[in-house]
Amino acid sequence: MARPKIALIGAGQIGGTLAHLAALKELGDVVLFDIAEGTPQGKALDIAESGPSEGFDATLKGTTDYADIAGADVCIVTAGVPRKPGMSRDDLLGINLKVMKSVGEGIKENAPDAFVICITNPLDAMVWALQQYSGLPAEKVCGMAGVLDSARFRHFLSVEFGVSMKDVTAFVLGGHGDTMVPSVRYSTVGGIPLPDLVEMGWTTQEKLDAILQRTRDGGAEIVGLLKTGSAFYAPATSAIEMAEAYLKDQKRVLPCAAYCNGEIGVDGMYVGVPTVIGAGGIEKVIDIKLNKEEQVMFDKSVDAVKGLVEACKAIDSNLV
Ligand code: A3D
Repeated sequence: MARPKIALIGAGQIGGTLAHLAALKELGDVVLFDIAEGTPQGKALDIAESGPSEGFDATLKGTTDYADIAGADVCIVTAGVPRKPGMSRDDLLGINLKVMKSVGEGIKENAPDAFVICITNPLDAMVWALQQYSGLPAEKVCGMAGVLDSARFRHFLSVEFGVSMKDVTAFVLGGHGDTMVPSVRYSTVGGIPLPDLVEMGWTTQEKLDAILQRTRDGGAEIVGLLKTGSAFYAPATSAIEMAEAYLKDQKRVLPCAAYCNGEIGVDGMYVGVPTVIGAGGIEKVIDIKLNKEEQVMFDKSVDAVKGLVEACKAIDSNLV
């Protein structure tokens, strides 16, 4: 059986890391696409040359021609620009919307059967636009943000509690922005919910609140440290987790930006929700019950995404 084909649209910081991880994990053969002539070819060759030492079997090709992504099983989209210190994700909307149009058309023409994972910011609005420009079914187009935001939350919690990250489960809902909603009730250590751990004296409410805020600011913290771009190792790892769930039909329960049809009170738009990812793409959006306080925060986050979607429509009247 032929190896799966993984197309990475955008060969920048995240794109290059994705290519390296996909090869190391032998998820399939990799095609790196970018408009910057030389960048995808150089990165593909560099990673291919790490193959003999690592011992992986995967081919890597760099290209500036969409025809080379033909028949891809998975497309991961990072094309566009990242933010710089002082910028919000939303400041990227105008420029990255144009990029989504060309990427969506490229996928539509060359890889219409792919599972598409968007990473380009502002995430929830860009994945919505990408689905429209590509015309692919909504369950085959999703956005990576929740896995990353949850990983940040899990990392901070494991450090606070001094326990293995493997035993910390957490998820973050809503839009990938300042209004994201890290879920406290549904996050656990070895199955024990966070509010119980506060009662048990494992941490204080103040410390937990600080971790929640650090999670919301997780992207900005790294932008502030790097000064020249945004995070790329953890974002790439998160998207690879989603791609693997699809390619291996793992039925993983992962939070991601998915198209909602009434789940959690959201209809006809993309936002961060818990999903099941398997061979069918987004096989299910999990319709969890929020309490009053969580619902207020979630609705605020959904409203922020709606505002970005309206801004996209104002730029391109073909978007509906
Ligand atoms: P960067 O290293 O600048 O790479 C972007 C690449 O896109 C560059 O190589 C560009 O040449 C290329 N590009 C630009 N326009 C096009 C086009 N029309 N077609 C194809 N390629 C193009 O950025 P990065 O890899 O650090 O980040 C990529 C995106 O991911 C940015 O929008 C970030 O804001 C976003 N990001 C999202 C998250 C989430 O959690 C959602 C996290 C981190 C970064």
